Amino acid sequence: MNPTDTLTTRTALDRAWWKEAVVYQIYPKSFNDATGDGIGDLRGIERRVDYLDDLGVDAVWLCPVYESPQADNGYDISDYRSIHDAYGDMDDWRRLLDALHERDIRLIMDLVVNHTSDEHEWFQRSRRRDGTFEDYYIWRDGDGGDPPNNWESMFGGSAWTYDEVRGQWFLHLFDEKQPDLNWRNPDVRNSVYEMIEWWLSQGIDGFRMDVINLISKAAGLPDGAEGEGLTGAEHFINGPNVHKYLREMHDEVLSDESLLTVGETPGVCVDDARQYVGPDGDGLSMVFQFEHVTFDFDEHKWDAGDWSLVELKEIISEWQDGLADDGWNSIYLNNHDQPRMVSRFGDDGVYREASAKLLGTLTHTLHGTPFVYQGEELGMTNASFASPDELRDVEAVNFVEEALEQSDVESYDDVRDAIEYIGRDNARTPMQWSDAPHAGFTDGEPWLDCNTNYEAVNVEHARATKDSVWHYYRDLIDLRHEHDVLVYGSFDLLLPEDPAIFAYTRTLGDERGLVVLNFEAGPVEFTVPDGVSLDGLELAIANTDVPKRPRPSFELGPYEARVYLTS
Ligand code: TEU
Repeated sequence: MNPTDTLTTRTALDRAWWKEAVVYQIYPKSFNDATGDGIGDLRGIERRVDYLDDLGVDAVWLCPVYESPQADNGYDISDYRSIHDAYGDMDDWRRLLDALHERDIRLIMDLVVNHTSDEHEWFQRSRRRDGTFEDYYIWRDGDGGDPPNNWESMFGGSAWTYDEVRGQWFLHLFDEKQPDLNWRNPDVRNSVYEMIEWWLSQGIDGFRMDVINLISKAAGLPDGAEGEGLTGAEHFINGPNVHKYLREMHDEVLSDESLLTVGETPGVCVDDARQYVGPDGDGLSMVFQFEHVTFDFDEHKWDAGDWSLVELKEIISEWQDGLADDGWNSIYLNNHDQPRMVSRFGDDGVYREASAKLLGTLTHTLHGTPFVYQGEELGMTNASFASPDELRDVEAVNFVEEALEQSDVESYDDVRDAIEYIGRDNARTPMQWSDAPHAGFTDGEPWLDCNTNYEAVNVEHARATKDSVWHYYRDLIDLRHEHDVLVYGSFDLLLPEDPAIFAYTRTLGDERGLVVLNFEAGPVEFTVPDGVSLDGLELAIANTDVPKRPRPSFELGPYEARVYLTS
């Protein structure tokens, strides 16, 4: 492409660095421990910046590192402007930022403003009705001895807790140590905006915005309909003022278009998402939607299990089409709240490596920004939790406790499968760096045990092995950087009803791509559908040895993935 062409395309394509980027998510508690206390830290991350650079990622999303009593691993913030002791201090943070920026890796911080910790000064003052802080949170009188309404917390039980100091109940959509901020109060909003500005002035490149579509609650906090799902959700998911607040936030502090802003938005559909994303929405770069990671739930997440590829394809292509023109997608199959993708959507046994590569091929060749969760590039798998004492996640611990109170659950063994399938600790076991004790994550005792497979699945081994998942990810990331069609090309699903094959084309002017993925543990036959031209297509990447040129029909081995591109 000559420079003029690039320029023309640039304007036409509405380019942005964050559309072309691959983002790597770091869960600091589990990434790398430099101090030997068993907890990951900022210095530990800094030591691995070259690792990230070698992998080729463009940005890091750092989960919360702020001061926090850690009731929910840092999603309960007690001071937005300082660093949690076990992670280091602001000097360590600045060194990390510099180390990343020196390698052209951007840094996205986690913005948790639906709630704070109950140990935050704002809450401490609010519960004492101290001046302007009195209405910083959502306080109500109860109904006799009962909570003000029937809303349920995402982590189980009522969403209300009675506070003896104030003599009123406060709302917490998550743990009782995470009281919800009162966004109706303009002082709250201004305090949040000041904090955002302060972080931007430190030189960061954007925010991942925790449960940002929950910040507005229905006026009068009416009872929720009881039945399926979380009671009350219809009164706080995409609440009445959410767009007003986000627009205001955008105009006040987030209007710089070079920022990456990704809103975490549980419960949104494509139409809702359009209102959050892009210039005609609230100006967010993209959202994390949940449809493709909740479609296997029954009444709640702990019933998750069966899923079908046809349905997964339907959901993914609906999002691909829905945000194709006036929005942008985030692409992820796992994160710190979801089980490991290879255990959920692939095969973590014999086909672990093949299926990890297959899923990586999917996330790096869809239309949207891929998010790689730490360890995904090794094909890390779900863990085993033989006893509830091994669990650390507040959600899992509460679930086990509540389940054991029910008559049909006799022991932990009755719920163990659910924990090991969908529990959040699966994703939070320490990053596996080597076959040294505790996977080289710490010299001390890790806060959460390592997955026992670390002797075989680790960075050192993966980097030394030519055909490892790690090297394949590196190639995928390079491929995406080299081919505009993989970033900006339109997406067309092929064979929507095929139960085993996920296939699609990408098209950008004369540039074309064909992606064919076999989600079965056995061989399947693929026939190129009518209307899809194979002219000029050549193999760009595959997870097994295959000929350079595609035939009109070919057999795919178990979990085989192929990407063909015009050269
Ligand atoms: O998660 C919010 C959220 O809705 C889910 O991902 C949630 O963890 C899951 O549905 C529970 O089953 C965000 C954070 O990513 C999560 O780690 C926090 O615990 C939560 O918000 C509260 O801040």
